[in-house]
Amino acid sequence: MFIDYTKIFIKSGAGGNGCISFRREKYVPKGGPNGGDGGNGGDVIFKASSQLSTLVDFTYQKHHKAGRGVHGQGGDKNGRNGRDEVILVPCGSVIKNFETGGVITELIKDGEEKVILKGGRGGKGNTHFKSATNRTPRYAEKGGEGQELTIVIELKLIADIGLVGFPNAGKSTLISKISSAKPKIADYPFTTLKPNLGIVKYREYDSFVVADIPGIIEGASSGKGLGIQFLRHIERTRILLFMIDATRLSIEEKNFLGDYKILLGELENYEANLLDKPRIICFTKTDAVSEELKKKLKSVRTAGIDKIQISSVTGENLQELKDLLWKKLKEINEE
Ligand SMILES: Nc1nc2c(ncn2[C@@H]2O[C@H](COP(=O)(O)OP(=O)(O)OP(=O)(O)O)[C@@H](O)[C@H]2O)c(=O)[nH]1
Ligand SMILES: [Mg+2]
Repeated sequence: MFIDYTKIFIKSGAGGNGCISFRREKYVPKGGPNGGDGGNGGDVIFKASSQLSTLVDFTYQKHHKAGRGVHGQGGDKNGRNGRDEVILVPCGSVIKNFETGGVITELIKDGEEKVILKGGRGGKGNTHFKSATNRTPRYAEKGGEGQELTIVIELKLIADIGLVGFPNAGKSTLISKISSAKPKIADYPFTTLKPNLGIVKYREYDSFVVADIPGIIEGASSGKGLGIQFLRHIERTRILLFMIDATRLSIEEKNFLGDYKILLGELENYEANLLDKPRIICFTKTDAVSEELKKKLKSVRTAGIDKIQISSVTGENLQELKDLLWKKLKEINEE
């Protein structure tokens, strides 16, 4: 299972102090108390949002503080409550105490919210302390302190996009170019032995998750190569991106989709439902093939399946690929 993890510091607001004040009116030499109450400090609240899928936003903001309550004032004016700090997290986030490792809460459903740190209570003004024996109390409560805590947010990630391809097709290279993942890359087959996840930042605020898995060869479903057990890691992805190494194709090729068909067959043997997922065909390493071949690949018929040509070396079409993946994910979301 892939886990995204972040550590942040949170602090709730202090309560405002109660006020000591007395009425001063003409002809009333000894006015009674009129000190208002302090406002409550803001809470730190976590809220699950289906709009988020990763914890990338927390890379930039590590400190989250709620507002403090305003002090009470004379004239029975109560201070305003401090602003709550509402922290949005993806659905499925687990909040833990950093020091103890204990689970504080889990946020599962969209919109679900939990108060993690209560703000300090506002102090009562001196009006509250008037009694038969003390008509001019020179005492008001102080506001309660805010609380602070270092917490860890953990999220089990489900990849949006699964990369499927022969060994050496350039899967890990792609993920290293479009995300901050740093998988091992080499010019021999089966470099990747375990799946890697990369979080792709899209425009300013969005992101999606790509899973890079080991290469698949013909016969993998009957145990050849590394087998296909790792395909379970892409069972829950939403789109499959088929990576086809264009340098393996010659211009005289009769069937440019041979590798793709083999991959489909292996996936089908593992779990036929995988073929129900939307898929995209991606010809890789286009920097290393002729313009003529690129032209031919452009005109390959794919029965309505989107196709794209990329080079992770020159960066050709990488932005277009991200745009395409994002567009497809949006379409699936709207269904
Ligand atoms: N010319 C060129 N070479 C590339 C490109 N992308 C990857 N390569 C090279 O292809 C080889 C294999 O790349 P990887 O990213 O490790 O391939 P993979 O699909 O992850 O391979 P496995 O993990 O073995 O399944 C490496 O030598 C890369 O440098 C590309 O766009 N152009
Ligand atoms: Mg690899």
